[in-house]
Amino acid sequence: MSIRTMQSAEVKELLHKVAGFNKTGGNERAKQVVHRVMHDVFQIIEDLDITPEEFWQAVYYINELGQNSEASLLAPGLGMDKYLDIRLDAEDEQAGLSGGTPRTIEGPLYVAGAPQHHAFARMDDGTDSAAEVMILTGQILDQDGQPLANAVVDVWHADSKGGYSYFDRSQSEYNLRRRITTDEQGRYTARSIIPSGYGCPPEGPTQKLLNQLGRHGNRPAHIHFFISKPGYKHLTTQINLAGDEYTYDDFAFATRDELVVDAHRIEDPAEAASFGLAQPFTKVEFNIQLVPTERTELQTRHQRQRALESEVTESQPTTA
Ligand code: MBD
Ligand code: FE
Repeated sequence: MSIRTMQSAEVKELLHKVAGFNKTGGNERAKQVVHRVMHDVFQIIEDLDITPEEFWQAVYYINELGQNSEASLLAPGLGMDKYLDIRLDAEDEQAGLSGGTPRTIEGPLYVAGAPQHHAFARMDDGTDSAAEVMILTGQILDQDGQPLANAVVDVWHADSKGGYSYFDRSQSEYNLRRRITTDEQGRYTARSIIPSGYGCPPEGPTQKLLNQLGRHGNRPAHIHFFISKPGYKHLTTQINLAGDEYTYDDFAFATRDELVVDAHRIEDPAEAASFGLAQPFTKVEFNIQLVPTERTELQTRHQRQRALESEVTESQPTTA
């Protein structure tokens, strides 16, 4: 079957009205985007000869995605967050702002307003007694290797079951989430627990679609970072712990070679004692280089909806 109607005056006029081009009110950018999106959706229906059954399956799939708050989970699963990073990397390159520690995706599980500490923070609430103790430490440096004092290192990671506090209501408030300002040597240190990898809810709509693609929905064990200091480009990144079965097979495409970090088991009681520990632990070291910029808009994280962050976005002009 090959039904071709996209070039007809009727469909062109329909798209024109769908996008509100024949109305004066609204937002020009929204009209431009919706016109293009709906044109391309119609084109896909034509080119792939999408049946009504397939079409309505997709519509109710989107309903389910929203009911489960999984749109922001499917997005990285379909490589969209990674694609935005590829664009930001290219933009940096063009602006002469390349270099430093590479970015990788934020993911959907950040919570704003974590407790702030100077130089050292304990991140776990002590309830996960079976978990391996982790000492996470490193220096924030400029591109000449000079330490950056008073940089803000905002860290968050999953527990030993792969769950994140706030989203996993069984965890205490801000468990495994802290902001640490660096000391005079640019160093931050956290005592926490080794996280496990994340897996998409097995019965949720994201996993349902991944199943149709023959894909899993797992991430390797990883730790998220926002790093900021006035005068430097804000950095959103993560480290992936080496040796995880998913380190190079992340459903969210966030792994980068420079961000794979070895974890070292430390048995030496003297080194344990230097971190106030009476037991062996696992040490994870991650040094981070920031890139200088005078452009203040690049010194903070971009706006998006985040848990406990103001949900008021900048008001959009009603006309372009
Ligand atoms: C995560 O923990 C995560 O970091 C991403 C990107 C997606 C789902 C869960
Ligand atoms: Fe994560």
